[in-house]
Amino acid sequence: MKTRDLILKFLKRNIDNWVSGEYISKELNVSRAAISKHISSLKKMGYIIESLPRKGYSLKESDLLLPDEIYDGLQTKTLGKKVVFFDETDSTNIKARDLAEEGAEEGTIVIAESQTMGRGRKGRSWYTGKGSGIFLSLILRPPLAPTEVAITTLMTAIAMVEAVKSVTKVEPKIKWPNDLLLGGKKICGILTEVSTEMDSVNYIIVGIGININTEAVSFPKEIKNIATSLHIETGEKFKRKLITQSFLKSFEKLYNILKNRNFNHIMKEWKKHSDMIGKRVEIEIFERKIKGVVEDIEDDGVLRVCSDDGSIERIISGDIHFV
Ligand code: BT5
Repeated sequence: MKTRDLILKFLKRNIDNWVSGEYISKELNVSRAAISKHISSLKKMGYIIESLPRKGYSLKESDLLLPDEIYDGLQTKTLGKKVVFFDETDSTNIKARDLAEEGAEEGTIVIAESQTMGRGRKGRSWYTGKGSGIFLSLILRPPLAPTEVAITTLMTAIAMVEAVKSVTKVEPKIKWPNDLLLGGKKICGILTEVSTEMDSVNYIIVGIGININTEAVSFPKEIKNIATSLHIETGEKFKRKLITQSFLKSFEKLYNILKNRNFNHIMKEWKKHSDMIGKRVEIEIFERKIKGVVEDIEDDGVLRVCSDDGSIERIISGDIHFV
């Protein structure tokens, strides 16, 4: 372990308490000047460390999504074992795609505290409240056919519902295909992008953004009536690190089921977390609008809608509004 990491470990063991520089120096056998240098670099990384002349150093509780924070306590075999972190980037999906093109391993994740070009579907933008949510992208290389990719979005939604439920006890509902809602408002969105050959998938980038500790006033006015956060809905603040780790754990479990092609299991889980079946909806698919009632979700993730003119529509992707 590097000296900086040892110092951090030491401070973490004494979180919120004072540890003298002399004590650290003796225990780790490093000079006081070296400690001071490492403390500065930890502060630059975002750790909040107070220092006082006769008391030493005191690390305050923080909620950083730095790679070492994610690795610490992560219960997965491969997913998230390599984290690429940006304090600010254009879009984690763009960065993940670049890494995938360069051959990054499956399970690599890209996390950012803020994005200057956070993206939704069809070129829409995604508001990234700096430090207040989780904004990450996963690189996957599944043995799926291009026609089977849609289910990864649904699976990602289940994994995030499970993670939120296990950490916060509230349970968002899934709105097909890529939203999680709390109190009817959007808390999370998923953007799945794929690189394919004729009959195989090179890689999938699954991007997910979730508003955790976002304050109502910080949402831009265009979305303040439709967006919400875990904090707004519960009045509490949550550790983003715990939700990230829990999400990766659930994701890995479901992804193994997906790789075994047990789509039926995934869809059963999905239906447990969605209350869309039987609802009246309006769906926009490019220029077309369909009104009708959701009949079912098929095993490949396709939405089956009985439209008002009596025809059955099988919808692969679109924007849904409840009516
Ligand atoms: C999505 O698109 O919901 C996909 C969002 C994916 C974001 C993640 S963040 C990490 C990764 N890197 C990226 O660049 N993207 C992914 P869509 O269904 O098209 O919804 C977009 C719409 O959601 C916008 O037009 C707004 O109306 C709304 N919106 C934008 N930011 C939001 C936010 N923070 N919370 C709730 N709604 C939001």
